[in-house]
Amino acid sequence: MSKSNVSSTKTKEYFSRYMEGVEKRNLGESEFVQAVYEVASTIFPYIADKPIYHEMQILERMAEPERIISFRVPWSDDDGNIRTNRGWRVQFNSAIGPYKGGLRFHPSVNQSILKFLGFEQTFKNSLTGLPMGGGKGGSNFNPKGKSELEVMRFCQSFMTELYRHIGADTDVPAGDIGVGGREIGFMFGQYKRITNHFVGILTGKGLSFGGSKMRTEATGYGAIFFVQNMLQQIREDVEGKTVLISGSGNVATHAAEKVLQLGGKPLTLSDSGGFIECVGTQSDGLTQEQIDWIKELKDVRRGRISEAADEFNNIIFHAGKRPWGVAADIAVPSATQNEVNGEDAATMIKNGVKLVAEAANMPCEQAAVDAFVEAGVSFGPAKAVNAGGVGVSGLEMSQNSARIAWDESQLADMLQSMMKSIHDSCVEYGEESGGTVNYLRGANIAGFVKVAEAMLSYGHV
Ligand code: NDP
Ligand code: 2IT
Repeated sequence: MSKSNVSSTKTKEYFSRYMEGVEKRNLGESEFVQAVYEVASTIFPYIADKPIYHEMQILERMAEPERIISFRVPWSDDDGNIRTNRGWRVQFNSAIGPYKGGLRFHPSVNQSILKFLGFEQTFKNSLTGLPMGGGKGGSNFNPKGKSELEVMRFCQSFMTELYRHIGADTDVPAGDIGVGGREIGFMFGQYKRITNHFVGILTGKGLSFGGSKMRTEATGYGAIFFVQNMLQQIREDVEGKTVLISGSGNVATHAAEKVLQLGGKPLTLSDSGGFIECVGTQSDGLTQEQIDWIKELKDVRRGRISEAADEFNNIIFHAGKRPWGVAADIAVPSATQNEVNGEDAATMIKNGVKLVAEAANMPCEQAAVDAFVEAGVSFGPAKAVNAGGVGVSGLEMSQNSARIAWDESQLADMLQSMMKSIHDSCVEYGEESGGTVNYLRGANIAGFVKVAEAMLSYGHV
């Protein structure tokens, strides 16, 4: 775990006492403790000379979700068997706006993962500059191999409980792993049917029922805009750079597309079965035609990334492996948490990776983050890099409230300037004496300040 951020003896002591308490209160919740550690290790030195934050127990309160709802989700499969999953909504922090954050459907989902995601979301949403609090939810339901009707019945059952806990001014969920346009449509339809209200209670909706243009592309495009800003800071550009990307879902495919548009070379994509690599004498990376084919494979046919190697002869598949051993300039992990460990980081550093941007949430283990920072690799943390997704969700909420629809070029401009402004906030709080930027510290402090100010104004709540 990183020690470098916590320097003075007194601060070190406060910090380790704080972390002991967090671990004790959240036994066995390793992902949640990991996320709190990463934030608190940068905030403690920042508040060392600001006693009001200690007196008002701001960090203690921030590490405690305002509310967790857990519920039974019964549904019937195509053979008529009754199946039961668990659903959750973690309403983490509403200091600066209604709870906002995605829903994840994946068999690995548990309370620790949703708490880490809700905690991170609070700071991320603050960085966007829009009035959104932090929340996250989901289920341990596995959509893989389920028929369309099974997914629909599950989504309807999930919303039959969730609907009473959400609202346009209360809590506005969206998609995440395993929840895309199809699932959002099923859930919105069920909400509308139960309540008889057509309101913006979910984002990532279809364009025909209140969705926003650019929302589908926003996370991946935004992540690469952030990379572009990081490179500009050191007078470099995406053009000509080789990029490793993991995942092959919404975030990964749109990140690859934007790399290509900016003249870079996306070399890899992956799924839980392994990764694909673009090979060949020129090794220009994936083409737009190949990215479109993969989008269709994943979103419509719901196939496996290995199939791309059967279809295209400059693509090879590495079963059971992650892409981090391929030599490249930049890495953009875009699949899931803890997909880059300390060993992967050492390999990347040895291979010459100069910039790592987390497009997934917490894809780098703490050992990997420490290794990158120590080696002088420019490291963009998730809460800044992937904030474009929830940022455009915030713009979808605004359009729904005003009953208007902005056009694509307006939204693309807003996304680009939002990512620039998040980048500049990271520089404001993360610039070091030599002119380098510690984006991790910058993002954490910039996200923290606004939420903390609001909590201070409210007194003891
Ligand atoms: P998708 O469901 O569209 O895609 C997820 C991808 O990651 C798939 O390729 C999937 O492979 C892979 N994956 C998921 N879980 C695992 C796992 N345990 N091991 C290996 N591979 C895995 O999700 P998104 O693209 O929306 O999300 C990707 C990441 O980005 C997540 O961390 C999410 O929290 C984050 N994010 C998403 C935003 C959004 O707007 N969608 C916004 C901000 C962050 P397989 O098909 O084999 O499961
Ligand atoms: O992690 C995330 O920021 C998301 N999954 C998007 C959340 C949202 O409300 O758009």
